[in-house]
Amino acid sequence: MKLIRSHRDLAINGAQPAYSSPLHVGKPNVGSRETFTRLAGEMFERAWFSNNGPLLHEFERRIADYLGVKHCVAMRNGTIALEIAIRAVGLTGEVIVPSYTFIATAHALYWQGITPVFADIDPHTQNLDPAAVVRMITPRTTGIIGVHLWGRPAPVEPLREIADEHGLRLMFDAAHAFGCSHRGRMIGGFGACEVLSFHATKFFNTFEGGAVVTDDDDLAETMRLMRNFGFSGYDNVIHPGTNGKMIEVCAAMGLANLESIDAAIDANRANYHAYRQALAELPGISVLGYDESERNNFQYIVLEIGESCPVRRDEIVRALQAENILARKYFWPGCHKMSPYRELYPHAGLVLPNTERVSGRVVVLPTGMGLPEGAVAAIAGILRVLLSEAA
Ligand code: T4K
Repeated sequence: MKLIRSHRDLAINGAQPAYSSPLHVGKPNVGSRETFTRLAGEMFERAWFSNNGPLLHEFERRIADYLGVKHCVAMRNGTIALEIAIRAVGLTGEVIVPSYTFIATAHALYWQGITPVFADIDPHTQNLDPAAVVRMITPRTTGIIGVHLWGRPAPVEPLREIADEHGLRLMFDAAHAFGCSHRGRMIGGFGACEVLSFHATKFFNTFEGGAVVTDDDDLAETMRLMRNFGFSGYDNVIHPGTNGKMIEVCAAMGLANLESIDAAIDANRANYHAYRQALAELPGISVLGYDESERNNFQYIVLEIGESCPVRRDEIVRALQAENILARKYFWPGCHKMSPYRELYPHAGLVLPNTERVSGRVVVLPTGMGLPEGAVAAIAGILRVLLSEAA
């Protein structure tokens, strides 16, 4: 690692980058390769690669047990899981979602002819603001999709009350929140159902994958049909459907990664504490906190660059990326500023002031089991020099 003592040592000023290969925000965690290889070997012996295989069954049982829910319906990815859940829950017309989320939350609705209506967030929690949700309800509204952004719970109880009062369905995009709890209960058990992502970049991955978890027997049954073209046994289709199935090799990866899930969380927790300590003195920069009386996966290190920081957010990202530290501006600029929503709602920003403010000041930093030793100190050192030169 190069020494960074002054602005001349920064890569944006022409020095060598701090890292010769990139440090990614979403570098995959890999659990037991031995377990994966054994399970994949058994899969080859069986010559059974998809369609309700034994690894899928085992994986679904283990996920449902881990979360304390009755059903896990594993899918090809989180987006198809969202699409299937939205259909199975019966959402139509307009559905209220945050704009400050990954684009899949909105697209999963739009793709099915449903209008996502964006409600603003609370700038402190970065999750949906219940009062803003109420303001966006119209006669066409059929439901609300809360997002547990960064794994921090959405306002579950207020959203439940709003949904009950207005006769709306409530479900959650829990893509970030596998392994997290709310009021002592694992996320996965709230609303009609919750949707998980096991994408490569998530702290727990099945290469790509996702799932819908629910306690509702009928909903689970419908989603099992929907993910397999509506087939009920050979030659008998009893429901419209698509191909949303998780394949066996992905379930094998999930089972291998379940063995090391505690180690992945421990690594993330240690990185989170190290970042908080190392960045504590930097003016105008704060690390978004996790409620440690609950269970957390600590998978996102989220910085907020405040007004008092002498360097703007985009300049910080540019400086880190020049060092091969691939910090990200998640989820800038907000879904409402991406197509097709920016054309549909050109003035949406007027009712989304917190979304615009927060998405303009967030930086997400690399973490995970593969974060090189000394990386937190190196990143803190780069930021310290960058800020002190600008002050
Ligand atoms: N809802 C929410 C709230 C979500 O955040 C997501 C997904 C979904 C729904 C949908 O779930 P999925 O259908 O994806 O299961 C990434 C992920 O692709 C996406 O899954 C995730 N959210 C989102 C937050 O992050 P991008 O566009 O940032 O991906 P990309 O290609 O820029 O990769 C991110 C970083 O990870 C890069 O620095 C490269 C690195 N990386 C990536 C891959 C795939 C690796 O180091 N290794 C890898 O294998 O969306």
